[in-house]
Amino acid sequence: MQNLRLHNVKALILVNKKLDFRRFINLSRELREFSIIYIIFLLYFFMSLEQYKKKRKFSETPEPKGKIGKTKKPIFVIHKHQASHLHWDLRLEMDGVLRSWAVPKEPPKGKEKRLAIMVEDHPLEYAKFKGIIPEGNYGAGKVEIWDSGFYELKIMDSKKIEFTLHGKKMKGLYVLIKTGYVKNGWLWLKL
Ligand SMILES: [Mn+2]
Repeated sequence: MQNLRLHNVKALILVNKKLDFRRFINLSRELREFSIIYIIFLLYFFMSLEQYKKKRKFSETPEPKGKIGKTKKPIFVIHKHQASHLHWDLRLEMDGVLRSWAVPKEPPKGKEKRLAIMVEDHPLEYAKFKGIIPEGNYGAGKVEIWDSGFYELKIMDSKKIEFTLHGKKMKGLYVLIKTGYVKNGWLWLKL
């Protein structure tokens, strides 16, 4: 009898230990999931300009090294970039950086559709950049500010960005629509 009771107590302790262990495992799983999400968030935050930095030698190019920031009203800039091929770069402030698209033809003023290739995020300071990127560097050539101002985001999802530009040349409602035909391809048109 005594023995049996002792046995039961031991079994009970064992069950309790198992339960505790299970609770510990579950807790650590939650912690693990939380940590992973947190690390991804941090990486995303710090990596958003990594591509930009990786492509440039800041000892040679006059372009800003830049960091993530924020302005009172979201800004936009359109650079005219005389690189190996003349193109325009549309840049919209989003998430503390300038989300950027390279546009091979002059930005749409009427009903024309423009192909816009999404390229790497640029730092906010880039909105003020103009100058010459020296030969042998990424995007070598003359960069001018073609238009700039602030903008209002109207609609945004993974396939569509609708926004109003308040620039000197570009005014009114525009849309970028993701297209499946070209990698990172979007169509940019005026509404
Ligand atoms: Mn460019």
